[in-house]
Amino acid sequence: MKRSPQNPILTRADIPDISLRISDVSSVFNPGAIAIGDRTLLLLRVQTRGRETLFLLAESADGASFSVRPEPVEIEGLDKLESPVHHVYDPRLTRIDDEIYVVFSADTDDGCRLGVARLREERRLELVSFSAKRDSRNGVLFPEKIGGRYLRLERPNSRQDRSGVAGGDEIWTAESEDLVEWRLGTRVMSGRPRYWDELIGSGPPPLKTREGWLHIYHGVATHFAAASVYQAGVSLLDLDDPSRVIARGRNNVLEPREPYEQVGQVPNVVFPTGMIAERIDEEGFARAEGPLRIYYGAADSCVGLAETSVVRLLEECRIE
Ligand code: BMA
Repeated sequence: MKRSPQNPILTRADIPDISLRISDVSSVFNPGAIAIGDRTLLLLRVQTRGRETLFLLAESADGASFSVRPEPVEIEGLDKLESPVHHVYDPRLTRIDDEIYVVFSADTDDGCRLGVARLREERRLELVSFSAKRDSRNGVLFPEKIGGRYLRLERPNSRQDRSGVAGGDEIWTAESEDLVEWRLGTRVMSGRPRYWDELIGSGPPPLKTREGWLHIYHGVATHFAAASVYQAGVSLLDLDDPSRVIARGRNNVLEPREPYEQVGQVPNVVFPTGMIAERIDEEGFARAEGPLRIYYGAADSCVGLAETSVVRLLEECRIE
């Protein structure tokens, strides 16, 4: 992937002061992304100095220069849940038919939970689903029904890292008839101990290509003494049965190298969460030669943009 010369494309300095609570914020990272006509919309994870995280929308005509809207995007219905949600974070955006959905992580007293919300009038979110029983993160919705059902990938939190944070090393499918109730399905991928992707989780929602679902995920190498290293890599999933992995890259395709990726609130992190394919054919497949824009969080502090193409990532999937 090639980093944008404008990187980092968003930093805390781009976040306007909105109120006394949301002013002079600490960081902005891990954004969801969606194209609306020629515009690109990002749903930003913004962290205040109170270490609260919340969502703001940003908009761009060229995909690299964004203006941030000075109002937090509340999730209507979240306050009606039985147990309180302390933070929402890491939103991933998917269009299904004419609706835009976000899958987000929610920090509760019992651990991390996945929520699904619908974006309305490009400014508010309505809660559709909250999976209260399962500790899971990194949920991404497929943009269409598969086998008659809605499908998402998620990463059950089954392990603890050395700081005690729950993480995981397996990506699973979950399916739903109505986008509300989600059942865990099948394991898709596991981490590869000793290599770049020991712990894993999906990045942006999968992209439909003629060869399969192109799936960018993050991998964490935990075998370094000082810190874990978060990188991005690719796999290719079967179009009709995405629990079947057709190919999986041996190398990462993006790793922390620039100072803004290596130094920050959490050092050595690139964390992709948004992907825009610029050329989609009439049947809804991303064109092989078409450019791809990947939006990622850097060091849990700012937002980076990297560019590549479908064909280049497919090639990376197939390196033996
Ligand atoms: C993951 C998530 C991300 C974060 C990353 C690096 O477990 O919590 O939100 O960017 O760790 O700290």
